[in-house]
Amino acid sequence: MPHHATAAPDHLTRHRRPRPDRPLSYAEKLIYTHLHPEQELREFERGHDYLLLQPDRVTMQDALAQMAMLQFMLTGRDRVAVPASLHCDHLLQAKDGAAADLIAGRALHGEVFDFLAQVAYKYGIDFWGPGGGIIHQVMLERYVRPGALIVGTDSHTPNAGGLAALAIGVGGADVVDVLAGAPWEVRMPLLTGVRLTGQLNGWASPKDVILKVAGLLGADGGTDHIIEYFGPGAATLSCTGKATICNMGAEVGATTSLFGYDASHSRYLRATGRGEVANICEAAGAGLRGDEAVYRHPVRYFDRFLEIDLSQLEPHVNGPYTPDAARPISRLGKEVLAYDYPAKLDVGLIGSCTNSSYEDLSRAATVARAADAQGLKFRSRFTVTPGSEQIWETAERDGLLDVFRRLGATVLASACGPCIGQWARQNDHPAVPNSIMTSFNRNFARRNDGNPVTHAFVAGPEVVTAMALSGSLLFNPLIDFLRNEAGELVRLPAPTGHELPPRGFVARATGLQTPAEEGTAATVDVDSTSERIQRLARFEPIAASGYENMRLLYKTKGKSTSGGISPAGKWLRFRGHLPNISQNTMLGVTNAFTGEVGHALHVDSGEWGSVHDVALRYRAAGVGQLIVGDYNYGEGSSREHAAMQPRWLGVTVVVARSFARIHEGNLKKQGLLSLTFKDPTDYKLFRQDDLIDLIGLDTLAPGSKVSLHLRHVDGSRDEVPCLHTYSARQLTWLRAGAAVNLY
Ligand code: MIC
Ligand code: SF4
Repeated sequence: MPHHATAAPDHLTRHRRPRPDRPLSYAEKLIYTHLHPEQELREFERGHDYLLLQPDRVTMQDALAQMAMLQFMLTGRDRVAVPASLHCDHLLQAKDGAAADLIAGRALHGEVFDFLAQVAYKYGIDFWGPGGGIIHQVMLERYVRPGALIVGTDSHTPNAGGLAALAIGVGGADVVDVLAGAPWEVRMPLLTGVRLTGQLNGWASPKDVILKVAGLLGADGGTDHIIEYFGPGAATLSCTGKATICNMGAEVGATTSLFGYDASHSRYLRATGRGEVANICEAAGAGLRGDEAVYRHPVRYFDRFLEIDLSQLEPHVNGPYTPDAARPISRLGKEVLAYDYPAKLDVGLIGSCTNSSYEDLSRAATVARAADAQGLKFRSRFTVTPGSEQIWETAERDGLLDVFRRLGATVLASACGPCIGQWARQNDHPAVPNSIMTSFNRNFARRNDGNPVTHAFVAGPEVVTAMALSGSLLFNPLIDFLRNEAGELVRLPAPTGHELPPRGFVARATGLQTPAEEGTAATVDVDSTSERIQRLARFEPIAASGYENMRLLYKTKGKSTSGGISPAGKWLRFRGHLPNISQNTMLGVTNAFTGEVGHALHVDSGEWGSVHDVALRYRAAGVGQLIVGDYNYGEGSSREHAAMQPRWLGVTVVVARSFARIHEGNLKKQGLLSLTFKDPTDYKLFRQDDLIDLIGLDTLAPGSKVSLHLRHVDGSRDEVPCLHTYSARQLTWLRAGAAVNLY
């Protein structure tokens, strides 16, 4: 598969400059203002030191809240310690359009929605039922406050950075800490500054900023970095456009992304009924943005600095298979031909948490309206997913959704649907390579429809709309003509739109259930025969023998995303039942020894089986197991199932060439030992039938030496020096068996 990722050019990488008493970036200000009382104030070495923070708010979505809340129940607390909300958006399947899909979804997932509603009610959490909207859109509309520190069980939580908050995606166990009132520990991130100059024009939209950044940094180029956007161009972007940019920072692995406060935030807050918050923010002045000195001399203050001239930015179309395969649209046709991508565009999909603002929908609608007036129809199938009930009702009132419907579009429920594989796609020839284009964020293989031969491209909503009108990836709406039903050549005008609805938002929140008053007796029922939800048992601490004579359960090759380690799609229904979901382990990650996915060798018997079955055989025999991961192991989603499943299956050590931040944290929280190779080429030394011992367990301490000792079947041996990033606090989790055991 061709891969166009470009590493960050060397000149972009600058040296860290920790300086006491220095001007601060906005990200640093928010970090320093959220130090936990147990954390002394000092200069933290970026990319190195751990620090304890105190978040203001927690957000969760249904697919991950189940495991998070099951863990919270283990803490024995009866109320959450900070404001929190829970959103039912991931489980709904997109099939026949919103109304029918909502009814079907409630019937199919009622048990899970009821569980979550009960838990939320009991423990003090705002609950948004199915149809209420996608987590990040509802957050932006209701809960995000500039200057806040928010953590959420979803990797696109950084969407809130568009509204000047520091919002970070974490695993459920991290959220449990915060909900239980404990400090939240994070490594001081590195800082990437992006100065925006100029102003977008024509077909270019905020999405193109992040599609461009993804190309510059690559899918792991943002790892351990906060990306801070600033400069005169930033002020020209809407608040929701900024949210799109921050949302997709997850696709370069950034810890989060954010913008400082400006007039666009004031406009958005006032339009969404939060004028008072805007007034407070205006009074806060410079506290809600980085210091001038930082923005004037970014090279001095950021670890890495990029500059993008919005005036020159061409619309981008990224993909397929990885979000950092970036190119301006003028190159798309050539590359489609050169790499033999399917040129016919089967489906265009707009909306999602990433791109369903009023601005997005109104801009895409102007393209559709002009097409309608000129006698064009969609040549590809087309779907629209409004991000929330509020945006849906507003777009409906203003006739925007009808514009798409008239041309043959299906409007889907305000839920994740096709973005996360919850898509009953009508595809008559699933084995045939095909192309789709979305305005979503992630486009890994199988992501949208579970089909490995679907080539998913990502672009701004107005570009997706234009491309679906043409039905071809060889079309460039900026210069090409289309032939209409009457046979005439017509041209699509560049989109225009409204940043905010001229007639205001329709403020609807019928999906919201507020929690019980503190002290109200409320219960949570979990049916012990349920195949969807199961109360958790604690993970026992791992005995020393679990690190000796280990077997290699799985060695991954190439992209090893958390979505590959624990696929979604049909497996989503088991997100609250650890034994059941564990059956999907590694079904989307390539086994380095065989080139296939999901099969493992039970070395002692010589038999092959699913990773799940083989692991359980080892576990039953008391054999410790190891996973060897490739680069950026665990990238993508924040789903902690990718860590809990191996833990439950008896894996004790995961050693990788490198880790994605959230996943490494998840492994630590669940009591697995996560290591990286000192020399990444040592990855090659592992053979399928090795017996492996961990050296250095007894002396494990921050910065201590550890290695893996490989005994090969031919009698030869290898010693593999490893690195770890455990803080003293994190080692207590390992020793306790899991972080939650400390409650
Ligand atoms: C995603 O966009 O990949 C998801 C689905 O929202 C995930 C969460 C999940 O796996 O439930 C994420 O981004 O964290
Ligand atoms: Fe849902 Fe997709 Fe957004 Fe994740 S990225 S929250 S799956 S819409």
